[in-house]
Amino acid sequence: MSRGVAGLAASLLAGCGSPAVPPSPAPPLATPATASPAPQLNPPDPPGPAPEGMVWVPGGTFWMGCDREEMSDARPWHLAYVDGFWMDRNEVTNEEFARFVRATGYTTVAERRPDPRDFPGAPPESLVPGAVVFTPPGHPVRLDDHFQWWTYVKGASWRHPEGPGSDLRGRDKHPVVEVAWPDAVAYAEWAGKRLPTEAEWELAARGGQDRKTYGWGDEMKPGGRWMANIWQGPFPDENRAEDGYRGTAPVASFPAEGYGLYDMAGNVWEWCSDWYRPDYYGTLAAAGGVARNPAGPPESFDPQEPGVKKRVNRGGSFLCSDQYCSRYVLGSRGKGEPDTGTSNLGFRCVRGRAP
Ligand SMILES: [Ca+2]
Repeated sequence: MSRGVAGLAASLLAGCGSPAVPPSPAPPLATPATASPAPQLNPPDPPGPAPEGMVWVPGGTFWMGCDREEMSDARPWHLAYVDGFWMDRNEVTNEEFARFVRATGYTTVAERRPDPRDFPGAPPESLVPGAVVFTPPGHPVRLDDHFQWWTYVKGASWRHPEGPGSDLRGRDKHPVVEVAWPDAVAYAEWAGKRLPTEAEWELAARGGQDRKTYGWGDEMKPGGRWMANIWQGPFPDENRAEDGYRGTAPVASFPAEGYGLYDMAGNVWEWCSDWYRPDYYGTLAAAGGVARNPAGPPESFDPQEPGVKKRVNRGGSFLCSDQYCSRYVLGSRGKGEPDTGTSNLGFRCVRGRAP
């Protein structure tokens, strides 16, 4: 499967998927009593000097998931352990991605013509390079129809995030977007890194804290301050940008979490290496004990779109609010069709202890 109609259908979930109705049946609510002791994280000491632009995430055992009723795929809480690793302090920027493209001549998925074999019966004129762009209506709409605000735009790509009429001027330090999963993997390999597993990503986002709601604590706006680039106002027609940004923000525009990582909530969604299944945590919890370095299920299945394989996305984006999506909540999950880039989806990389 590739981009186009099916890709668009899948891509909504890269950009804040399930608004209100959880898939059923939902796993039971939280298992750990909030009073239960925090599991053991590893000692914080890095194994050596930090690679440029990376911070050490010590790893250890942590409670993974969350207990929000509408986030059934993030339940139940379960214990996971990950080894320590280096992680990019920031989401990969346009400037960094451009360096990769210059060095390798790489062409992203959005810049390639879709393969007719993936779209039997589609008229050739419809098989054009492009990607999915947030195109908000100027009026309120029902939140169960993502076609109201997502459009497959011919010529949209990382170089032209909103389509041919847009470019990257003034956005060198913004996260690269409109990158498909293979693009992110190719960049990571070029950089001598890899994509994080979902468990690594979540442990990192928690910043050394146990079962908090956000990377900065339990309060959305401590001291009245927005702590991440998300959405303010009724979605998707009224973007009040009270946090200062209507779209992406330059990386590190908001405070870092405990390990020194920026934008782990909001700004853009980030690709992880794992396949997506909504019942994966239930499988791990049923196995009991501590899941050691979980790397996702062997294959993807999403009952909401059974024919579409998906990879995990994490962190939410500038389109998320408490009214819609709210995937900046720690432990919550997103998903996206690997060949589909969207204007609110990017990535960052990790590297293991040994080079
Ligand atoms: Ca914003």
